[in-house]
Amino acid sequence: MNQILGEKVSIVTDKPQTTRNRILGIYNDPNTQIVFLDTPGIHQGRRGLNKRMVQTALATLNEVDLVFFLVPPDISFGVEDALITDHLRRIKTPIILVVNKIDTVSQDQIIPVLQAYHATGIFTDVIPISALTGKNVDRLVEVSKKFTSEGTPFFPDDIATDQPMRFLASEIIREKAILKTRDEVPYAIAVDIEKIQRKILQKLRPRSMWSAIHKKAFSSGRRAVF
Ligand SMILES: Nc1nc2c(ncn2[C@@H]2O[C@H](COP(=O)(O)OP(=O)(O)OP(=O)(O)O)[C@@H](O)[C@H]2O)c(=O)[nH]1
Ligand SMILES: [Mg+2]
Repeated sequence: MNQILGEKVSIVTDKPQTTRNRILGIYNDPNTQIVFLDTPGIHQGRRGLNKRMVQTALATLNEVDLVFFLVPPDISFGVEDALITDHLRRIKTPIILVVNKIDTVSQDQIIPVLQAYHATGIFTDVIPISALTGKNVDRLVEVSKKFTSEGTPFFPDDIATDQPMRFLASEIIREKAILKTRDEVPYAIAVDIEKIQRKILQKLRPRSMWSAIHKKAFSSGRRAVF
């Protein structure tokens, strides 16, 4: 979703079950608005927070026009996948299988994964992508457009998410804390923001942007006038 929007609205970590809430991302171009919902992953969570996370994901599946089911390219079709496909089979929404991280494997390795999922007969289409490099990600947008209908946009066209700044800030802090911790600690982390000082952000932004533009102009050997 971050790659589609060109903005960080959902946090990314190397540990599973990081996304706890449903995160909304708004894509806009001159003709279309698409609202993406990033949900927690479906897993065998039986109790507490895990159970609620799975419920959030499953509830979303029936509320949307199209579901993208993301899988990695390097696992064979396992027990947990069978459980998930059982859930997916019961919903009426079209589902597209998205095989992510194709930058990490060769084409030969992807084929058996695609075949195993294809054999379930529940996917409308299969799209291999790399969220990291952006390869094929534009195809997700193009496919999504086919499932949109004419109407008034749900959101203004200049925002990437409806999450308040306080939530975005707490998620970014949680991401950094998860990346720095191990074992059970990452899963016990919750962040509560007491105060946000916007003044600091306003001071930093123009400066870092200026230095980025300056560097670019400098390295390409062009003269830049600011
Ligand atoms: N090489 C590679 N790594 C990726 C790609 N997409 C995601 N990753 C990595 O995979 C890990 C998991 O990414 P997340 O976005 O947190 O995955 P998720 O499916 O949202 O996981 P949860 O929200 O924790 O359930 C991170 O370390 C990412 O950097 C990709 O296309 N290629
Ligand atoms: Mg996530």
